[in-house]
Amino acid sequence: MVLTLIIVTAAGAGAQEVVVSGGWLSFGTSFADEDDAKVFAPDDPEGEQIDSLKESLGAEVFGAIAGATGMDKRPSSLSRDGGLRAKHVRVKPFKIDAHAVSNANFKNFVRATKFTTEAEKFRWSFVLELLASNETIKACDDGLGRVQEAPWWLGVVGATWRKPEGPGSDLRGRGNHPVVHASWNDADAYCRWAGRRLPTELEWEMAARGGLEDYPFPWGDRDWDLHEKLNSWEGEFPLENTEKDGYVGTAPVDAYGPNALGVYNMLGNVWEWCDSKAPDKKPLRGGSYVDTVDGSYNHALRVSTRMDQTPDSGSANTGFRCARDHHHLDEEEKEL
Ligand SMILES: [Ca+2]
Ligand SMILES: [Ca+2]
Repeated sequence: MVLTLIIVTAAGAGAQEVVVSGGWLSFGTSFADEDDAKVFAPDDPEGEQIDSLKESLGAEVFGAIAGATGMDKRPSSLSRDGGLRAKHVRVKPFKIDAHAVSNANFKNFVRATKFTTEAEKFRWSFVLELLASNETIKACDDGLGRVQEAPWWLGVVGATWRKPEGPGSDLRGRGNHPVVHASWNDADAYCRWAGRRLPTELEWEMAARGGLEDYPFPWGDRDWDLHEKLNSWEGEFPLENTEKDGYVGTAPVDAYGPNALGVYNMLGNVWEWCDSKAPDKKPLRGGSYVDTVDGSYNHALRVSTRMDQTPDSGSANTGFRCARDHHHLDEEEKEL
């Protein structure tokens, strides 16, 4: 695989873009066979299942299975990433924004177009309980209520991109944080305005992998000092957050270091919408500040982490970044 790293400052939306020269790459979870993964690595943050398997099979048999399935490399909780079965795919050259779209970027769009987001039309959105004020929690419990299977998500009247935690909240000090409560339709409208489009899942994952083949994280497989790498959930979900990485909710779009391609915050911070042909469900990639690297709470944060949502849904942890086609790679390289 050949990857070219060029940072281009585009006039359009003032966004920093990274050129990815495309090529063949393996996408999806590192499982050789998804069915095996379910048998051998169910939800198991401590890896006990793998250890007991090792014990019952003996080191040699286990080694053969692990080698064939890639299990020896996989974190035990990888089955919680929701990722697709791995496949080898060719991707055309493309450009992707180094950062997720910020509140300041989105404000420019709304000013220019008078766009009304879906959360504004519906007049409510989901907010995480720990980030909500007591008044907002009370208003939720007296009103729309909580998500039944995930009661830490509150239905909050008046929660929008401008008021991420509902009435009484605002964007002060968060111009450089990713816009949230963005639905796929909102994201698509922004991208069109900016002369861009949403990345496909393959493009998103290729950018997230940063030129590395078969590693779980954008920086490889290092799984210590993760508070310096990404904005995840640290502490006992949903009511304790140690803030070791600096943030309970969103972090600035340029927080932490970029990967080798120069893209920031692909994992954690906010889920990012990608494009797909299915009209009724759209993919979200990368997980968010409520997810954990080891999968102990919510999704396991991996380059393959994904889920689908309806195009009109959004919440306090959904955002996006833009991409576009990249033709004439040689010409542009000459110009630079
Ligand atoms: Ca955090
Ligand atoms: Ca992200």
